[in-house]
Amino acid sequence: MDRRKFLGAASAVPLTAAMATMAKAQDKKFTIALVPGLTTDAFYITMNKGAQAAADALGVELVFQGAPDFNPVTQVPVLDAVIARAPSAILIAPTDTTQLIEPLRKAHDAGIPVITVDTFIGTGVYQTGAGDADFPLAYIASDNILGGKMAARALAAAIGGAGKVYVSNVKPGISTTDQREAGFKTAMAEEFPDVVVLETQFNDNDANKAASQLQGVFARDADLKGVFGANLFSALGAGNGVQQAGQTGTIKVVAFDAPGSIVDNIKTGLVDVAIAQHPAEIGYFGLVSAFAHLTGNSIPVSIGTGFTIMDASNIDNPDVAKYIYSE
Ligand code: T6T
Repeated sequence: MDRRKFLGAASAVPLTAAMATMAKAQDKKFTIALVPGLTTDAFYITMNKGAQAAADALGVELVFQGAPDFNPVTQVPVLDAVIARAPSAILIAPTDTTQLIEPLRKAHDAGIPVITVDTFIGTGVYQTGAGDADFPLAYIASDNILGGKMAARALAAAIGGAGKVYVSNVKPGISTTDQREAGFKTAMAEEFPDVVVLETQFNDNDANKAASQLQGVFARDADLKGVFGANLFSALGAGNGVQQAGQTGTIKVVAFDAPGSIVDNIKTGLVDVAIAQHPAEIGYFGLVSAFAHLTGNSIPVSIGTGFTIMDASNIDNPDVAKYIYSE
C-alpha cells in the first residue's frame, strides 16, 4: 500500500463511522428539553441562546420550558410535564441538590438521558456507581467554588483588606450559590485575616428582600464595608439596598452574574466588580453533549466553563462586554 492509500484507509474508517452515525442521527430529529432554574432570569435566557445556537447547527429541536421562580415546588411539575412528552434528552438546572433527585430519576428510569447544567444534584460527581444521584450523564457549569474565591479577593481588594462584609445569598440547598458562599468564606479565612464575615442573609431570590436585608445589616453594623451578592438577584438587591442607605461607593458591592442592570450599576459606581459567568457556553456544551450521547459517542462527565471579571476599567471593551447577559 502506498503512503497516500495507507493514510486514507487509516483515517477513513473512524471518519466514515462518525459520519454514518451523524447521518443516522439526522434521519431522526432529536428533541432536547432545557429546563432552567426559572424562565425570566437573564442568566438562563442567555444559556438558552447558547443551546439554541448548537441546536440550529445540529438540526435539533430545542424546547425551553421552566417555572416562573427558582423553587423545586414549581420546577418539579414542569419537569413531570417535560418527561411526559418523552424528549430525546433533558438538560436541567435543578433548583435543589436533594429535592430534584427522585423527580429526575423518573426521567432516567424512562430511558431519557439527563444532563445537569449550572446546578447539580447530590454531590455533582456523576457516573461513579456511588450514592443515589450519580445517574446524570454530565454536569456542565462554572466552577462556583473558584467563583466565590474570586469574589472574596475582589471584595477584599475593594475594602482595603479589612472590615466587615457579608454574603447576600438565595437559600441553602442550591449547589451553585452554596459553593460560591463556601469558596468566598474559605478565601476570606485563608487569605484575609482582617476581614470579618458576618452572618449570611438569605433572600429567596427576591431582590427587594436582599435590599431591605442590606439596610438591616447596616443598621446593626454601621461600619459595614462590603457585600457579596452571590447571584443576580442577590447582587441587584444588595446594590439597591446600598443606594437606598445612601452608601453608594462607601459600602462596596461585588456581584455574581452580569445582566445589563448590574453593568449599569458598575458604570454609576454602585457595584465595584461583577463576576460574569458564561451561560451561553453552558447551554452550547450542554446541547452538544446531549447530541453526542444520542449519536453514540461517549461524553465528558464534567465540563467547566469560565468567568469574565467586569469592572469600570474594562466594561466598554467589546471582548468583555460580549459576556453581558441577554435579557
Ligand atoms: O447565578 C445564576 C445561576 O448560576 C444560579 O444557579 C442561580 O442564579 C442565577 O440564575 C442568577 O440569577
